Amino acid sequence: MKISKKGFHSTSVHGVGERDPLGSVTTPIYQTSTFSFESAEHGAECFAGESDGFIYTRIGNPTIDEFEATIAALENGYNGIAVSSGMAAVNTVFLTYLGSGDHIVCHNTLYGPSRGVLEKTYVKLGIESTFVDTAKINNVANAIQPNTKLIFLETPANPTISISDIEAISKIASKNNIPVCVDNTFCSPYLQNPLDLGADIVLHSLTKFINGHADIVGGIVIPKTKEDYDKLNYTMINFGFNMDPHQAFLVRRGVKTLGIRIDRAQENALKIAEYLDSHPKVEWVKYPGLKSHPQYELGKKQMKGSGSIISFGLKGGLNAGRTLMNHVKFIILAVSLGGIESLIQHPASMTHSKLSKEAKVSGGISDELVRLSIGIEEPEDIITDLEKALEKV
Ligand code: LCS
Repeated sequence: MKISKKGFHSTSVHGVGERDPLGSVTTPIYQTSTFSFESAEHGAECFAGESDGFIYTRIGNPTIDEFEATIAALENGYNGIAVSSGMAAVNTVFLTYLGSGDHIVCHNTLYGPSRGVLEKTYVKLGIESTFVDTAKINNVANAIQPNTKLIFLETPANPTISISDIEAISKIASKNNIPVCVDNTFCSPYLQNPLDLGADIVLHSLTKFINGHADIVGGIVIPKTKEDYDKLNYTMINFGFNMDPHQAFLVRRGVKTLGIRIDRAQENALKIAEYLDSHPKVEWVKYPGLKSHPQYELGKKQMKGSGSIISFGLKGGLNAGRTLMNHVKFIILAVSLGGIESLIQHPASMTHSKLSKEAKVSGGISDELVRLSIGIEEPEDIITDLEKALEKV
């Protein structure tokens, strides 16, 4: 019997697939590269798409299928396409919608490699990119060209936490017949559903909130329609971007606690953002839950919570930030985000270091910007660690 879609937490736990016929409460790991056919005719039917039977794990696998359907249900999409990493998800989208002579409009702040791959690799394939501050709607309208084939947003953006209006941008895009893809990594489906706001495709680095335990790298693309699904799935299969069944099992386990992890982490993050905001050594703090965030109202409208990523700058700039990062003892100095453990990193010299100086300046990735990903620990322990490290600054 197929499980019907229920509330967010119920769907995260139970999914929307069939219960296992042998009674396994968790989705079994089908650790196999290939699947046997009942007959030569059955094999031919599977390849012709006339049978639901599995063929080969790069094309489809029951463990991965169940995971994809669960995330698609949480994002209100047609179906999910699980891939080996968040970057594989980004490239599945770029390779599907862009060809020689085409143009893409992007937010000027993206995760470093998402922008870098357009500037270094796609440009060699004859694909032109325009990066604008999509938080200002007019910039999007003005950047559209007759050959624009995709609008690509991160909201909130990594690492500036800039918020773009998905609904307004999707309206402009749809008037021009341009698909909109939103990288929803910073929110996860628990806090934001871009497809409900008019976007056509949503993607995630699963490495972050959705898995949440810093033990796998993965990605997923979820389109709204079957037509887009078929195109994207073709790219995934033929470029070999697929996920592995064991990876799918681990991230599926992470999904079960997604909502409760985020509830706890964002409750902590607000306390830490307020603490930093009131600290005399802190110059500025960017967090969607603070009224000082430039798109505070928009965040309230399109997100169901403020998330747990905070950017801030210290008085004393980069040197002060380095001193802070070298003196935290409980918070871990590491890239990545969205896990149960609090992490701190310096985008200009780490996650976004490969970008050109111009790209960093136009994207607002200043040298003093320090990024915190708040976990589910006791907030007092995080604040005590920051307090002691700030004393050294
Ligand atoms: N999209 C966003 C918004 C990201 O933050 C990342 C990774 C990716 C895509 C790529 O995902 P991956 O291939 O790593 O699964 N962001 C990272 C970060 O900020 N620190 O380390 C990785």
